[in-house]
Amino acid sequence: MTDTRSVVISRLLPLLVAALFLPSAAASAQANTETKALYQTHCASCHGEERLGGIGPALLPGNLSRLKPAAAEVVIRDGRAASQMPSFATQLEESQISNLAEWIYRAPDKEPIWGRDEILASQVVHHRDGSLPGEPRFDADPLNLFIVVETGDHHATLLDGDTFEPIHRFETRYALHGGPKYTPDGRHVFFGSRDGWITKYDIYNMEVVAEVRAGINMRNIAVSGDGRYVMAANYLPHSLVLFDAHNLDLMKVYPALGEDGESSRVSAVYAAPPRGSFIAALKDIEEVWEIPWPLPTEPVVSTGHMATPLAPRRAHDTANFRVRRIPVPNYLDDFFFDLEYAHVIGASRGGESDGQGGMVINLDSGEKVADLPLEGMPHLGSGITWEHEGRRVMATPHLTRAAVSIIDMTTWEVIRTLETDGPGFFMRSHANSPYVWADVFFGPNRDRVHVIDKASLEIVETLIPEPGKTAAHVEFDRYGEKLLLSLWEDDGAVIVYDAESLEEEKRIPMSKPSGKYNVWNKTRYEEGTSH
Ligand code: DHE
Repeated sequence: MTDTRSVVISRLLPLLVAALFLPSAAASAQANTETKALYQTHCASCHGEERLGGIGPALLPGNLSRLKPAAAEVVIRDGRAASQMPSFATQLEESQISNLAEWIYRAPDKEPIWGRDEILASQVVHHRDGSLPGEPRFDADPLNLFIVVETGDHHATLLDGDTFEPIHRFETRYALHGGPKYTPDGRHVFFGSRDGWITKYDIYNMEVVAEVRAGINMRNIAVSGDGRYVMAANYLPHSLVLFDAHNLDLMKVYPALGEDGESSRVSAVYAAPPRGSFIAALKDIEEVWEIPWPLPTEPVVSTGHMATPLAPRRAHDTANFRVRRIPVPNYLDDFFFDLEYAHVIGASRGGESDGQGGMVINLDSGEKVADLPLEGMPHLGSGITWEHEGRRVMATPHLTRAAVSIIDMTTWEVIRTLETDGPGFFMRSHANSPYVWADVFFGPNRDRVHVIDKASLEIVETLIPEPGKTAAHVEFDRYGEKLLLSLWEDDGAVIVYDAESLEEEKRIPMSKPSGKYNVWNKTRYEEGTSH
């Protein structure tokens, strides 16, 4: 009897379950089909049939990390000001809008492809290199200009660094991330977007001259010390991509593969001019890669600063553009270099160390020379350095700890931990300034900025430029006399301060200004700024 009952139950149960759930499964499959059809009708012409982007940004989970799903609904319903994104409020019902907003955060059915063919097909050259006049079309010191990236409405402003008057404002690709990189003469600047677009902009002529899409989800770009090559680091696909900087012609795709064929996202890539090479760290393989660019064939005339191509020293006889693998004891998510680019100072954000420490690797020997006891996810990419009592020190904020750590770069010991009003993101100084500026990007005190005395290593001032509004990211002018601080809000501003008196001098309204980049400081690899 028991057996008969259990046989009946075991036969009937699946039917019962199917009867209960199939209609809703069928309904959700139908809703999916409808949402996909809606996407093809209303979105695909700008965002691409496969959501890889077009005139509009890619709509894939990895590219939307900066936009919350609720905010995506608002954009679909109301459109996006100062962009080509229209409002769909009259064409779509509320439920359709929320289905679309939910669907774009789903992983695609098949892994998108972005290889040589796609990169080559994406390249647009508006003005071939050398075809535009070689003199600035404005009256300002071309070496004291700032580019201000405004992420609120995806624009950038060219700012005179003496008068602090905007010279020109122009539209950028969606969601620029990381510092734009200048050519050594300061005439051209390269922007990188999270969507993988590299835009070459001629500052003198205030024109976009060339564009190419290096990947689907890009981390950042680096420009070689001689300004001739651009390297892009991607999360998706797993690759580094090398371009000739003149017209952004594709030169080489490096799949990010370990010796055993395992593939990895690339954490970031930087140019190391004293070595004549690009340095990249892999996120899923314990390796740092060094890729040298060709050394100058003519004798180099040094004018005493780093913007002119110094004759780089080559510790390793690696062929041009060939990868030199440097095995490291942990994954490097976030990293920084000493001024000579002899060491990489890096930290892993996941795994066993879980953002609780850092390490120093000698780039010539490949040996780890020190562990850094840095709890609370140091944001080493924002590190800066200065001379303190005859020794070079570096400072880093922490992403999950209300502190700034100051490290002696000879002994690699943490010599001071300053308690701050919250975790921070960016730090800045200038060789001519006695102060370091550190923001408090996270938490209730994000409207505060600390000013640290480089001699006493103490916080000497805490400014609140606008109560309740995020204040973050500083950049000095070329002389270290004035600085710009962002009010990081949609209706934000950049605030001009006197670097000595710390008095506010001017506010220039801007749309969520994020980074600001001074031509002189960037091309001279100034010690107090990012490189
Ligand atoms: Fe950034 C630079 C990584 C989140 C704004 N950020 C960089 C760089 C890296 C990096 C590797 C250096 C690139 C360069 O300049 O060549 N950023 C990361 C992350 O891993 C992190 C934490 C997570 C992620 O989403 O990727 C992250 N970054 C952010 C933000 O949320 C910020 C605040 C807003 C945004 O626009 O995404 C942000 N990152 C910036 C800015 C720079 C930057 C403004 C350039 C700083 C500079 O002064 O050079």
